[in-house]
Amino acid sequence: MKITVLSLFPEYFEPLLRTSIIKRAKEKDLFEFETVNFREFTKEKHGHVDDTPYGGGAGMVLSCQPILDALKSVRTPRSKVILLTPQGDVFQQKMALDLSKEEHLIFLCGHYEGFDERIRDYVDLQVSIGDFVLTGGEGACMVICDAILRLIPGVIKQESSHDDSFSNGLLEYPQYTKPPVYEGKAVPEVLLSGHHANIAKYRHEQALIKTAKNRPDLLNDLDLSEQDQKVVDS
Ligand code: 6GU
Repeated sequence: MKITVLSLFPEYFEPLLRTSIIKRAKEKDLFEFETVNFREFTKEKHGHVDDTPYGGGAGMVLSCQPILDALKSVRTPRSKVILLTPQGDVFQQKMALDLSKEEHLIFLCGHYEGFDERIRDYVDLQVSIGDFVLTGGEGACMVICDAILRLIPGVIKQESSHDDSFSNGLLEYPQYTKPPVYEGKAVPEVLLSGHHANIAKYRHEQALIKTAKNRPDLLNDLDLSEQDQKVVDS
């Protein structure tokens, strides 16, 4: 997997690559990461990458030329090109899983302003991370890269992502570690029992209960068994 980010602020991504799990994965060469500053591609004599909007109005609009020339310089027939925009499809775990299997992802990040609408004709996908507005696509891109990279084999233990929230359509079951009692709050007895079938059943039920309580909307997309439906209704 190779990730190329087109951004006016490549330094935004340094902390992601310098820290923790993603840093170790990078050191193990489990992925390649590069940033391209599309300002370097502008033909505008003062180095500008944006201009005033036709029709008037506040703010500036990112021009086609610098972004699309930068894109041309990195794109191959096997690249998947993603534009970060609050107007895009909302990013979800399923999309993270699909994108983690791609050979080359190219992300286009705008800052402060909108893109010339014609830029959208050159991308495969427009993605948003939710219904709020950021100053630029970089923050969203970092979130998306983190979610994708942890799904690449070898980045984290396979089992760790198997039970992720959302991976089976439910939120993750509750987890506990030592001590068995903290300020009078005891770990559920079944988890100390060593009985694997009972533990699996308990966890599945707890995932259902937590999802029904915190995110009932997620249950609409699931085909629950009669048994599961009883747990949710209880
Ligand atoms: Cl992808 N970009 C910006 N600028 N704001 C956002 C977003 C993306 N997703 C949610 N808000």
